[in-house]
Amino acid sequence: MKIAVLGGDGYCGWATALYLSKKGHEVAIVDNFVRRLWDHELGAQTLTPIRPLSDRLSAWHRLTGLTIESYVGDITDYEFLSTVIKNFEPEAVVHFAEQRSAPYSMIDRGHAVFTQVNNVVGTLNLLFALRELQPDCHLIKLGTMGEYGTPNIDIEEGYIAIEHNGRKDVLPFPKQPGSFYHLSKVHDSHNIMFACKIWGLRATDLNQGVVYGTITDEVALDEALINRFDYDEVFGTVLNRFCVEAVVGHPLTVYGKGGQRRGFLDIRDTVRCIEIACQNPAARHECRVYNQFTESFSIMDIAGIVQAAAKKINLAVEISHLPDPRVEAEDHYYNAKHSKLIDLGLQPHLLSDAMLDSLLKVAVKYRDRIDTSLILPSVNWRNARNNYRERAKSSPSAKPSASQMKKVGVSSD
Ligand code: NAD
Ligand code: USQ
Repeated sequence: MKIAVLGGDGYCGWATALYLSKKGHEVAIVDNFVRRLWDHELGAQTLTPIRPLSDRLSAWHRLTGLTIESYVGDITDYEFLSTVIKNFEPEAVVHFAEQRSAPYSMIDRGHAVFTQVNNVVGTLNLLFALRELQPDCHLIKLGTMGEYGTPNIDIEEGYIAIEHNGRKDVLPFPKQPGSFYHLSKVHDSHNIMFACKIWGLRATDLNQGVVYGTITDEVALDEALINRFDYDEVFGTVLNRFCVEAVVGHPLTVYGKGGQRRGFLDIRDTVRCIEIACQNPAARHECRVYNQFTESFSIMDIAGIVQAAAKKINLAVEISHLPDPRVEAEDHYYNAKHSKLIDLGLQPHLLSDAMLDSLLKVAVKYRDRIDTSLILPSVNWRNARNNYRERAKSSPSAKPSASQMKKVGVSSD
């Protein structure tokens, strides 16, 4: 198939582009490298030394003989995006190209506005481009389990059968997201559902849980193909962060009680889920929703698992409870369905000792690149402005930049 991977220079997108290319698909990456810019803005860097996209793609070609095309540009620019769709004529578009950090979206007004404009406008542009140029193309959109929040009832896969005052319907599952980022995904979901209904587009909205891991078979081929591994307080996700904390002897940063329960998955399952969605396209007019995670854990479960794995390599790790910088339930009911991708053939890689060992080894290997000042959270949901800039100013590599906000006509507060 001809598959465009929007956001293909990022964490999930890079692993996915290589995996699909290896499977024989014709792949094009679309990215504007804004994720790399956010690292500069925050004075942070990925634990792993990722190469520029052009180097990565040359290495892939040299090692496998396979070619991945690249289109560099911003998908909020309709002219750029429509040119890509017109030239590449994808049969499937996998859309990862969004600002994906909840803390980043909660820094201040400027970052909240930027996140929602970037994400909602990018997706709207894509819907219009597909309608105009490639209406039969299957849109595979990365949503998030966080769209649902943590309701006191079971979470279904996208839709729920409701009986109300004697009448029945199947309706979108209620959404109670926990950040302006997660809200942007809800807005996307509504726009996609509407576009499928009115224009007959076909879409799969994958509500993905928290992804962990960095090594996939393809990435492991050569150091030049290494993927991102974020551990900083803004972009690092919890399991990756705890592994880095364990390696530098920092007490694990459990926010609040740690009873927050989330769906998790291995990055090797992320790429496989995308392949499954490509192989089983939605019908015209259909907007399917799959919950894309394989296991759920509380944050205290994760802390205990990392502590035990670290002990096996003689690292003594403490668990600390920090005041939760987020506004979220710290102890709650959680039972989210996730059978549709399994029914289509997903064989999950469950969180194993081998995976923890591999994550800890990556952290040990790149220990010299760990900046411990990036670990403690400084973005607080209750503040209208956060102090991340003070930290960024004190870091020699920091280049605080508001250029991406200027682009969409807002300024940073
Ligand atoms: P990432 O930040 O590593 O990658 C996103 C990529 O998109 C980056 O390379 C960035 O430069 C690009 N991008 C962003 N805005 C763009 C724009 N306007 N035009 C062109 N390119 C743009 O993020 P990720 O972790 O790979 O996540 C990918 C997607 O998966 C996101 O939509 C995210 O919401 C979703 N997701 C991620 C996780 C996770 O744990 N990482 C979990 C659930 C869902
Ligand atoms: N947490 C801690 N300590 C930490 C970091 C996080 O206790 O050091 C807690 C958070 O408070 C939260 C949970 O761990 O309750 C998950 O936080 P996270 O930062 O690992 O993940 P989250 O903010 O939910 O976002 C990540 C991705 C996002 C994706 C989402 C999937 O960054 O793109 O949408 O996971 S989900 O969580 O299912 O919404």
